[in-house]
Amino acid sequence: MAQKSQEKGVTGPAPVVDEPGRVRNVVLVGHSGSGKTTLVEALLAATGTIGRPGSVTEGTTVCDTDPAAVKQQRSVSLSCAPLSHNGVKVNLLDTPGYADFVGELRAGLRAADAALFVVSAVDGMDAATAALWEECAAVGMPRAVAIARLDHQRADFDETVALCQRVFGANDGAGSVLPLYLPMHGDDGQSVVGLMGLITQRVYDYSNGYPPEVRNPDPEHETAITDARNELMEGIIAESEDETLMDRYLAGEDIETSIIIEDLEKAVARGHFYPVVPVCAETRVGIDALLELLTAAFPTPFEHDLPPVAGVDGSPRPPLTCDPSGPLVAEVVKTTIDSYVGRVSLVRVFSGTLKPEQTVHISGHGMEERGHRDHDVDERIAHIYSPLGSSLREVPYAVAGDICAITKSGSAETGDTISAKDNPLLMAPWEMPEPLLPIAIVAKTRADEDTLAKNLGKLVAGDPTMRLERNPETHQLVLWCMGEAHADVVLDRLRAGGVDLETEPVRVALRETFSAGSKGHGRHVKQSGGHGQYAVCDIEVEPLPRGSGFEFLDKVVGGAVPHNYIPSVEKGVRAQMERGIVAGYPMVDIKVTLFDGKAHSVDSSDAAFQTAGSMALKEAAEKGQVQLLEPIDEVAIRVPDSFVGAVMSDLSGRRGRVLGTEPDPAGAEKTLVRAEVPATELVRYAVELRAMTSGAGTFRRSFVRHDPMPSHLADQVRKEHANTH
Ligand SMILES: Nc1nc2c(ncn2[C@@H]2O[C@H](COP(=O)(O)OP(=O)(O)OP(=O)(O)O)[C@@H](O)[C@H]2O)c(=O)[nH]1
Ligand SMILES: [Mg+2]
Repeated sequence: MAQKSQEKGVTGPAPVVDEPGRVRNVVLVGHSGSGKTTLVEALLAATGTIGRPGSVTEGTTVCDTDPAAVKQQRSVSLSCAPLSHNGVKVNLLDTPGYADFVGELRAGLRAADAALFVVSAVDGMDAATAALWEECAAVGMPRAVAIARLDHQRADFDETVALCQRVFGANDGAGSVLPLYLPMHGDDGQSVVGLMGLITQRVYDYSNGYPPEVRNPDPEHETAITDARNELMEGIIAESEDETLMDRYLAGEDIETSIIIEDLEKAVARGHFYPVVPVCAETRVGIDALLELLTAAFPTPFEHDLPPVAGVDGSPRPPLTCDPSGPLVAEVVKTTIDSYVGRVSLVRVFSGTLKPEQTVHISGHGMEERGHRDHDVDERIAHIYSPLGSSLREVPYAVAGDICAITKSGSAETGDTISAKDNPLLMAPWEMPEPLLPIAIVAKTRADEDTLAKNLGKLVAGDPTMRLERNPETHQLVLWCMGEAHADVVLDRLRAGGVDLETEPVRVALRETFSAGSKGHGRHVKQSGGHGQYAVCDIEVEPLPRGSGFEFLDKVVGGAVPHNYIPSVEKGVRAQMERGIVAGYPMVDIKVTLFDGKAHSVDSSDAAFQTAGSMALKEAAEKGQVQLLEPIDEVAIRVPDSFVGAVMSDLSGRRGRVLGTEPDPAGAEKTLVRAEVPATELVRYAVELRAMTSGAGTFRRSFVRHDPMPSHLADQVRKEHANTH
């Protein structure tokens, strides 16, 4: 919920910058519970952006204000919190670590120029964080590591550094992932009371609070500092652009600290060196060191290659640069629908300057499949805001490289491009993850249905990782979500919007067909009193190959069924096919031949022949063999090699047929398993695969064909249908 700034203890106006060089856009990533949101609070409090840090458990943080986040005690969406330090504005982008909200993480990565990996000193790391590191490496995104939660009694800094070096240093070598500081323990030998600076060779003592007292190290610290410092110096010098430096260093020359710092900053900004900083949000140890790193070593927006742009008709355009006086190109990275403020769009400006009271062009293309139609609209922007979590503070403009918010846009959706009215441009949206967990919902009353329809539109506009499907075959309203926690958020939001709703089991669109030829007699005769009804027809039903649909043939001789009633029979047969016969699923792939019948000169009618046609098909079904068909999907599952066995044996339990396995072309030590699996067995696969692979497995599915359902399962479906109808 958007709030007025003073409610959150915000201490001053939003920082405003005039040039991109004074902006850093940093996304915080890492597994759920690693301490990102709490760390943001500490950074905001340390820079005086907020009066005092809030707490995740109390639901008082800047970033987790969403009621769903407070309820789930974890972030459920991306949020932006800028701070100002040493004349630099740092836009912190806090992302949820939980896999269901990976769409928010993707948006955060798109808006950022560098990533801060927050790794808990208590619980280590998950496979998703390791995979994300590789992804950042593939696009050359600069990274650093904050080892957090040092006040925990099980915190182990050295162990966590070693883990980071193993995982993050896998490609560039462990020498590229090195701490700039070591934690300094208190008299109890366990609590962390300060840091030992390896470059400065000074000790930062937080025993008396924040900011720390800076002094020379005690003699007992010296060995640890010297050993770690040597390693660090070599790591930094190895990345130096000055190739003579290493020789000088190895020859024993004392390299000036300022040169080392400069080389370190350059190597970090280029994405070649990944410094590690120990931090503790609770005790504020290391917060100043982290601020220093973010402002001094993290890259400016100038160093980030901008995503390509085209004209709105797709015509090529020259690449953009981060220039405040260049053509306007900004992108909506997130959309929140706030019950008071309306639509709030979080916007990253890539080129030009976004100003208030300006008419801009808003384009959204290429999201048709997710229910977002292509749109191109000119809209007037009234105000520009700097967001601080959900608080909005008005700012006079936002230059290239900065992140801001606009409100009340009638058309802006996540992924849209904002450009100048007279120079409309388009950026291709980033790849958004596919929701794979279907949740069927029903509104309790008619009135709820209307509110639901309205609220669903808003939810879809705000969340591209949710897909809405009104299944024409099962007549269910299905929300495709990323996982159960995401579904919880979506359902909570709908309920908060005043809709009383329930979930129900998801039905898979089965079909019915005849597996052998059969004949049916339809007789609809009612002649007692008044206007009677008279229609008799005889049909033959034959199965057709899969995918043929329906054929109707008229072989009536001698006008047994008058010419004008033949289409009536066909209509009746078709209507019955749509309703299904044995289990309520549409019937497909049959040929029906009308070969005989009877009519009455007065009592026959179109309606009577429709009824007779439908009765004839039902009788043919009773006498013959109706088979249920189930959709089969081709599934491509991507898992770390160690899970291949488990995934394959699970697939056989799902009646899956493995088509093959191959090394994943996109990821080292991963395998791509391709299989055909009945869709009925995939309803909860999104949840189950994740559980089976500790979150490391992903999959895609696409429909291939319908196959006969095994008879024991088909019988069960028929029984269930008979019991409910
Ligand atoms: N004692 C202590 N607790 C911490 C610290 N950092 C985080 N916590 C607690 O750890 C829990 C998780 O912290 P969060 O900040 O929500 O973690 P997160 O990384 O934002 O988690 P997600 O939003 O789920 O990705 C919360 O209960 C915090 O209060 C810390 O430095 N010290
Ligand atoms: Mg969080």
